[in-house]
Amino acid sequence: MMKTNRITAMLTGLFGSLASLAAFADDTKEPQLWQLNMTDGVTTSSQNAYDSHMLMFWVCVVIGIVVFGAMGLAMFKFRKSKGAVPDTEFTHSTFLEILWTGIPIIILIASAIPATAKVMALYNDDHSPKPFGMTVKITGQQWLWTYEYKGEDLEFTSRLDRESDRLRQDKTASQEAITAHKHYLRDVDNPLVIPADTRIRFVITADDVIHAWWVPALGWKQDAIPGVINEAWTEVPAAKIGTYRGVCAELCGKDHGFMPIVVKVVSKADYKTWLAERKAANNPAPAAAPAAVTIDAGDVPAEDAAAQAAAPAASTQP
Ligand SMILES: [Cu+2]
Repeated sequence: MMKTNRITAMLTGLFGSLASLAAFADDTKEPQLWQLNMTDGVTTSSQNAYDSHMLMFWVCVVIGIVVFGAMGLAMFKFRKSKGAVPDTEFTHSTFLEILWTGIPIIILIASAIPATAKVMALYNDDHSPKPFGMTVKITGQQWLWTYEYKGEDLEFTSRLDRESDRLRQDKTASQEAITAHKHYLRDVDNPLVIPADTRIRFVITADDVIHAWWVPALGWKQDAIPGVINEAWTEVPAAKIGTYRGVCAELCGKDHGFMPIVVKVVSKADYKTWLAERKAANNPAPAAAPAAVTIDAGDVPAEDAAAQAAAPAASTQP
């Protein structure tokens, strides 16, 4: 009876953790606690990398089973207590040496074939004739990112969200408070918003020291180097609309760990709406032209008039 209860408890726990994993489904491609494998990402390049990785992983699993299985069998079956006697005359076996040199060579050559096919697929994607729909310039700074939408007159900075920043510096912050903040150290104030189904070019550089822009779900990492413009691109299919997170991947100073990246992939229509709103917010339409300041000595106290006359022409900006 006791045993049945324990099994029931274990099954409940197992299904409970599966359910909590499912609850994360809205956070597409978020790393999970105790996650062991790499992400398969949301682009063809990340999928290619993931497929190569999985293929080699299973090859390694088979090799592991064969090698450790043979070792285990040898140790178990030919143990001393069973009367096994060491072969002291044995020096070497030409047949075995050919075998254990030849088999790895065959495995290496065989695994190079799919790997090369993936690299060629990546190269062909890089050189696809499909034109870029837009270009975003990414600039790394200590310790934030600047995104400039080329040709759109839109530029903004993206830095660690204020609440994470407060919590990380608050020595009295409890573990509960940190856990309650859902994306502690993984959220930013202004995410990079990009449209799905669009080939997007990124030009990446830095202002001060070397940073690296890395969002695992996109399948690449690119150094951001002062004085150098690196290039990368991505295209996320509409089926993978979601929020993807990354980090700076090049040690860039004391707050290197606090410059996360958030990319929001939205539909083309949503992107248009967002772009219009964002541009409007960045460049508010000028309010009704301020009435020209005329200083009429008659109704301005003498001191104010003198102050206004002395003030630099700050009010003459458009
Ligand atoms: Cu960094």
